[in-house]
Amino acid sequence: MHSITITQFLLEEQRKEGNVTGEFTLLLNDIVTACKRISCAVNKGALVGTMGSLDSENIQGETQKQLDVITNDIFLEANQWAGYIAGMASEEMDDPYDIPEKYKQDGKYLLLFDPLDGSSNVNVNISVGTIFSILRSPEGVSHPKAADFLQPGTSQVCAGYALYGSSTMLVLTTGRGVNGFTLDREVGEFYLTNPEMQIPSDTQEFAINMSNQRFWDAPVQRYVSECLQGEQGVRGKDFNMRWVASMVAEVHRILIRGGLFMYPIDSKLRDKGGKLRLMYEANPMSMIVEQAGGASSTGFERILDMVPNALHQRVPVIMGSKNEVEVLVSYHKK
Ligand code: AHM
Ligand code: MG
Repeated sequence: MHSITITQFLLEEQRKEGNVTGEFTLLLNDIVTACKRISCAVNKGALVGTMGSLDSENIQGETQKQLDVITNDIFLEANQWAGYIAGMASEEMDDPYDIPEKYKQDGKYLLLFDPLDGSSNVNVNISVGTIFSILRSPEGVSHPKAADFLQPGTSQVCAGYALYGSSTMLVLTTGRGVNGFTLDREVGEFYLTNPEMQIPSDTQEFAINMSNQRFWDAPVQRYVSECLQGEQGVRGKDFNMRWVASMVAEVHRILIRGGLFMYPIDSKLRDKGGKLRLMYEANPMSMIVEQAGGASSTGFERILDMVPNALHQRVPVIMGSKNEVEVLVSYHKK
């Protein structure tokens, strides 16, 4: 029987830090509400006619799905009114969202999010998720601009994701480990089901989109070909492979049973800098992975140390079981 609700858990964590205002818990409660609403919207599927694509493109030049826009609005609406957040930025908006004047109360935090990650999966009924990252708003800034969001991943005060899979889960860290909560739909509450999640340091499973193989750089070519050689090759063990094309599902699998997730740089992506976005995909996921004992790198540097240069900056991503990340990083050094 799981009886600790996410609210109780967060309040108890705050008490441990001697912080009893409960403000951060209230802020997270709005994010939790947004995730519950998105879970419902995704779960209704084709019943409500929102599975299609729109004519519009986001800043990345990707065609937006109806649900990309709906879930973005849900996140904005749920998080703008309470006064804790000074500004929001998302994958689906070119520029930061300025909190309407009527709700402005010198919020201390900035919220970045990808409301529906893996949305190309939504009309085939495969898991999708929401990713979010919380930063402190710079002192004295009441209308945060893009530059105010450009803080390294090490500055995040909280990172989390919701996974809309066979069950809906919320996994988060405030820098004191990683905890997972499962939504009880009848009660409408998230309960602590996966306390202190830890990524096994060793793994025999990797995740990469193999269709890009011809574009990869030498280190990734070497790493994957050695995995494929299995027991007879230099690695001396057989590897399994998975690719969901939904980073949240991929990272969640790694938190549960270990693994290596890669969206590396390749010749096709070189000009863009990578596929995944630093501020609302790579950074929050890196914080979660590191807090669970894993590692996260571009191949050349720790992702969390990167000094961002643009809100929608892209980066190569290699994350998961620590020892395996180290193998691939060592190939980049050679
Ligand atoms: P999205 O935010 O537009 O959904 O894109 C991010 C997703 C990740 O979840 C996933 O790892 C990747 O894109 C899949 O890309 P590909 O279709 O190239 O395999
Ligand atoms: Mg995304």
